[in-house]
Amino acid sequence: WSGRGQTDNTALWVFLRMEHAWGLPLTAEPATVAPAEVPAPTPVEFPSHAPYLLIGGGTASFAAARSIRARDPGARVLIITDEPDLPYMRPPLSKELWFSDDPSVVDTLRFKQWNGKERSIYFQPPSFYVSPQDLEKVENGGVAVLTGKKVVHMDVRGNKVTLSDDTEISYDKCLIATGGIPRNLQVIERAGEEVTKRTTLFRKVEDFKALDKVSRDTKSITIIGGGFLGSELACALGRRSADSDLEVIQMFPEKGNMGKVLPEYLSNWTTAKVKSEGVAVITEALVKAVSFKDGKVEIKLKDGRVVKTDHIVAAVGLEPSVELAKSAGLEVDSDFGGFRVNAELQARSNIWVAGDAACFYDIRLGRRRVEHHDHAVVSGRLAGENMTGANKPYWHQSMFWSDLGPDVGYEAIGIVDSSLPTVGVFAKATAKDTPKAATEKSGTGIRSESETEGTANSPVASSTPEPPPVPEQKDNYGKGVIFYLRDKVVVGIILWNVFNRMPVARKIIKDGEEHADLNEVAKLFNIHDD
Ligand SMILES: *[C@@H]1O[C@H](CO)[C@@H](O)[C@H](O)[C@H]1NC(C)=O
Ligand SMILES: CC(=O)N[C@H]1CO[C@H](CO)[C@@H](O)[C@@H]1O
Repeated sequence: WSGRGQTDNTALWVFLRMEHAWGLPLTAEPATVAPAEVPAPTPVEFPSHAPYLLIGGGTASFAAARSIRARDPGARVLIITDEPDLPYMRPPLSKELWFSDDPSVVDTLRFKQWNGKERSIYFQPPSFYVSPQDLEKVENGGVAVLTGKKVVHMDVRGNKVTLSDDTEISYDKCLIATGGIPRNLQVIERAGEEVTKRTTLFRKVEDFKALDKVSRDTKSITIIGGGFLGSELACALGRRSADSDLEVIQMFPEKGNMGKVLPEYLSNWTTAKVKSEGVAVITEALVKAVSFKDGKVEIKLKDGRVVKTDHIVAAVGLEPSVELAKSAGLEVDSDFGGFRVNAELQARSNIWVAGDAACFYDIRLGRRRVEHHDHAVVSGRLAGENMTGANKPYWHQSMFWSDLGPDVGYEAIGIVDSSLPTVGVFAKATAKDTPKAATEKSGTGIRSESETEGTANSPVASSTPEPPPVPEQKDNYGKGVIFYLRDKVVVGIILWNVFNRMPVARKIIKDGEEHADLNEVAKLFNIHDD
């Protein structure tokens, strides 16, 4: 895309989508936080009991805390996290934070919103939380966070957990939102210390900080992995390479970027976009061996190709953290990983699981496990509701989004897996069909819903059973809708440069009907507007 000069806008549209995904206004924060006075170190007294105990300090846990407090205003909620940080959102770590012009962003962890105001990746400032020792005393309850503490054992009958320092905390209701840890490649794990210390597994704030530093101190970074995280980081680093002599390489086994999600023609097209961002993309790359030689990391591929680089980012998926399964007597799903829970996200009578670690029963689409921000929000919220007695099954499909710059962005819902048959309906994009334009359209920065009908014919691309027509012009993929089918029923939808139509997609999946002509269904999305 042509957007090297448009970095300022990047935070704008990505942020708006986050707010859109979140579905709730993000709480305003004070513009400046007074430097905290360093208190005399007092030993932290742990509450011995928490009515609501949330294990894990990520998005799902925070969303649950918020919905518990909304439904039970006096609730006392204790979050236990092994990270040193208060709950924060992860998407900016591979998106907005990279596009800040301010070099102090690694310390402030603040990024610019569309209106020029900044916000922090932290959901709430420290003043929002009550201290763990006060949780039992404060009049109207609140949310407390125990940071840097790990739950190592659950006694389900006794309704209590044990921390690694042997402290015990009992609960009435417990949420497990332990997320996961990034996977690594065995060939890297086996390659020895010199390689390991030049490898980043990207997930946390510290990983962002470390990779930021690496991108300033080294000449060549190789990202292994062609999914969302790998592709977003490749674009972010590629953009940074425009004003430096940093070389950015991305390699993965698929034929194109996001090859496990996008049908091949669109994956190919996306790869061309990523390349135009300054990334050397190596496709069909299976890593055979990694070693450290003459000051360089050497990656040997199965087909004999050799890549020399300074640093590796392995973005090869997530391993859900299920260490508590054994002591808690919980079942781990053998296909998807994660704790098996029902449609209400309940694992046992007073234990729920949400976020990346939950393998839940989706009443429309069957058993699933989802690793996206919006799912963490939606499932955390639902678990919180159920924990306070709401009894709602999980039917609200979460969505996710990814942007490849100011000109191309997409939102997806349901099962989007390129091994399923797909039907894509495309129209020519106009200048207003970009993530950037969609957020600029209304003065408030909220994308407006335009509901006018269009009539133009559009190319239709089906990935199976017939080979897709070769696009004659790139314009053919300007904007469109891609339907993913299972037994002739739409189970997933990608909205490609089509914004503000997620409710329509959600309804189609919820209805679960067979459609004779998806070209007709595509009309519901008004993709032919002007
Ligand atoms: C995608 O790209 C690969 C490799 O460049 C090529 O072999 C393949 O035919 C392309 N597929 C489509 C559908 O364009
Ligand atoms: C506390 C509460 O409402 N729990 C409910 C969550 O959902 C399950 C399944 O519908 C109910 O059995 C629980 O009572």
